[in-house]
Parts: sequence; structure tokens; C-alpha cells
Amino acid sequence: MGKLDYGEDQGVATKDVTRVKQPKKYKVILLNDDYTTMEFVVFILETVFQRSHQESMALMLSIHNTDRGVAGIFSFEIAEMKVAIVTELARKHEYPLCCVMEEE
Ligand code: TYC
Repeated sequence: MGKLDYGEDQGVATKDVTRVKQPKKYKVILLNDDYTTMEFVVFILETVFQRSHQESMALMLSIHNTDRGVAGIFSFEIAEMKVAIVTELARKHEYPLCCVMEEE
């Protein structure tokens, strides 16, 4: 009597809320230029970005007409690697093709 009853089963309700942050994604973007051949851009889209021939043709033409286009969306490390591979292949073939990444 006279004592507060802190009954064991009446504690403050708590709730564990675990918020899992989604890792950021990055767009790998190809820029248009006047010197890289259409065939080379299609080759890049097919081999580095695993696009079908039809898809690659359509995307290449869209980049040609609008000046830029998204080749794919990846985690930071994969996007960085794709940019490096495209840049190396372009330089090896002496094309000025520009490939950059942007946070989605
Ligand atoms: N504009 C180039 C041409 O007419 C083709 C091209 C397309 C180049 C897309 C770069 O990202 C590019 N030969």
C-alpha cells in the first residue's frame, strides 16, 4: 500500500525502428560529339552496358539527337568502373567520346 505500482508488465512501450538507407545510385552518361562513330558507340553500349543491338542503336541515335543519354544506372563502384572502361576504350581507338557519372 502507498507504493507506486511499477508492475513489471507496464514498462514504457518502446519500438526499435531500424531505418536502412538505400545506397546511392549513379547514372553513367554518354555525351554526343562530332567525331566518335555511331558504330563505336553502339559497340560500347552492347559490350560495356549489355544492351541489345536494337536498344543500342536507339539509344545511340537519341544521344546523337539530344546530346546526352543514360547508358545505365549502377552503384558508385560499378559506375566508376564503367566510366573508366569506356574512357580507356575510346582513347585506345582515338575517339573523344565522353562518359561521365552523376548521382541519380
Ligand atoms: N554524333 C556522332 C556522329 O554523328 C555519333 C555519336 C553518338 C557520338 C553518341 C557520341 O555519345 C555519342 N558520328
